[in-house]
Amino acid sequence: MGFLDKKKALIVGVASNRSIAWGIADAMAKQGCEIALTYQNEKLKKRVEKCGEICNSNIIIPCDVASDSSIAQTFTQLKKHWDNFDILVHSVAFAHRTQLDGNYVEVAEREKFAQAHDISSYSFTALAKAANPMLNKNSALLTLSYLGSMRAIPNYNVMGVAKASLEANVRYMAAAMGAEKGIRVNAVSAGPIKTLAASGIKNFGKLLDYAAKSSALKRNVTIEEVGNVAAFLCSDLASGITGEITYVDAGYNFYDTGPNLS
Ligand code: NAD
Ligand code: 0WE
Repeated sequence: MGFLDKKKALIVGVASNRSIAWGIADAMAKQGCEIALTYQNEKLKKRVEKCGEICNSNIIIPCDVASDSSIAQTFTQLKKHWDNFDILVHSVAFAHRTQLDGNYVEVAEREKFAQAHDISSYSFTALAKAANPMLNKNSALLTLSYLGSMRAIPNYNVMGVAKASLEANVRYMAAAMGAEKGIRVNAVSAGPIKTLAASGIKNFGKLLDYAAKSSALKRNVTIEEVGNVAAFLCSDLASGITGEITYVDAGYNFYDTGPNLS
């Protein structure tokens, strides 16, 4: 008996077994959820299929969230397996690498700013729009954010602006989708984790150590910990929670190390 027995979840954003989306798929499967996974491109297909085997899923579909026709095809494919489903997870972000290193105002560019917002924020709305006809009553949608939405964190730059947009998106989507079918929309704001997306970031190891030192729990978080909270938020146990940003960051966002008073 799991708290997601009889639920079906579509998970967008698995690239490897280190992905936060994989932590979420695995946690949901362990609570009895049926899983469908998408992959961004052919290069990632094999790895996502391996993840599918582990969580007993043979529904592995391509989805490039930058393209409306790709999103439409994803749901055409999904419909061949499921008439309806209950959970949609969006675990996707992208900004051009030149945007994530240096002084924000100096490196910012119009097209790359738009691209970051398109793939990291609008795509959540686009997926919700396309999924809506198949979503059951009381379904749950979830996305992944980061503290850079609230604070100006060095080098996070346009991704921080896009995450601020994504968090507002969560509230507007929650307001728009709550009344008709009781659909809930939430985000988990995760602490830093070494994933593929993080491997492209200069000095990510330093950032991890700093985050651990500056957190209440004095450590980093894992994809398993993020996965378990995501599974809870998408379950009926969280039926009263919508439009919220839940921090899973080992107590970093509120913690102040203070001056040395000794
Ligand atoms: P990841 O590289 O494993 O996942 C990022 C995913 O985005 C990949 O699966 C990639 O294929 C997908 N993606 C990018 N562009 C896409 C497109 N056009 N169409 C479809 N998919 C596309 O890295 P991750 O760290 O697991 O990132 C997942 C989410 O978690 C992101 O939203 C990220 O901002 C967020 N997050 C990450 C951290 C961290 O430190 N790793 C912390 C907080 C939040
Ligand atoms: O959201 C993210 C990173 C998302 C991301 C990563 C890349 C690397 C490769 C988006 N686009 C790209 N583009 C690439 O070309 N995180 C929360 C992880 C992260 O990234 C940072 C961080 C943290 C934390 C960048 C600078 C500072 C901190």
